[in-house]
Amino acid sequence: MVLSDEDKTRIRAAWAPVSKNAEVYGCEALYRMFLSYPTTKTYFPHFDFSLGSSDLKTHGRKVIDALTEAVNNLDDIPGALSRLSDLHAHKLRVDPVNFKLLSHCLLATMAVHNNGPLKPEVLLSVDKYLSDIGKVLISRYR
Ligand code: HEG
Repeated sequence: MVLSDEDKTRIRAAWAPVSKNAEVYGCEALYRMFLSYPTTKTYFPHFDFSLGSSDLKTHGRKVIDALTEAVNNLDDIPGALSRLSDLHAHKLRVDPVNFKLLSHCLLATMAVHNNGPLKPEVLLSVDKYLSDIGKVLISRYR
């Protein structure tokens, strides 16, 4: 999906509070994903899934930091996530359907911390961005 200049401006603005509170957003988004879509837990057999566990905090921060790196490189998301694309395709072998689930939980987390739904145009741009992320992370599967 092509991100317009307007999309990029909205994504950067919406992402500022997320990147500053990476652990909080990441931990909560993962908690929501594991609770709402329990099959996602099969990829993390070694994790403590309780809210606020060190596993969720540490992994949540890693996921958000990677997304921040991509936000800082909106003109070359595939390049920014190249190593992670290899990792998810060849080593972790995460079923592609799961990326939409995490994206959805991250959008819900952003809305909660925004004290209400994101503005429609912001939601649209961030959704486009997360959809691109999913495509990049599954791009090495074949
Ligand atoms: Mg993935 C590891 C990012 C979706 C399953 N994921 C990681 C790591 C990052 C990351 C940065 C750490 C890599 C490292 O250690 O070098 N993941 C990431 C992003 C997204 C995503 C940005 C999408 C927004 N991951 C994702 C989904 C699943 C998954 C949907 C499965 C439901 N990731 C997964 C697993 C690991 C990582 C099993 C290894 C975790 C561990 O054992 O510590």
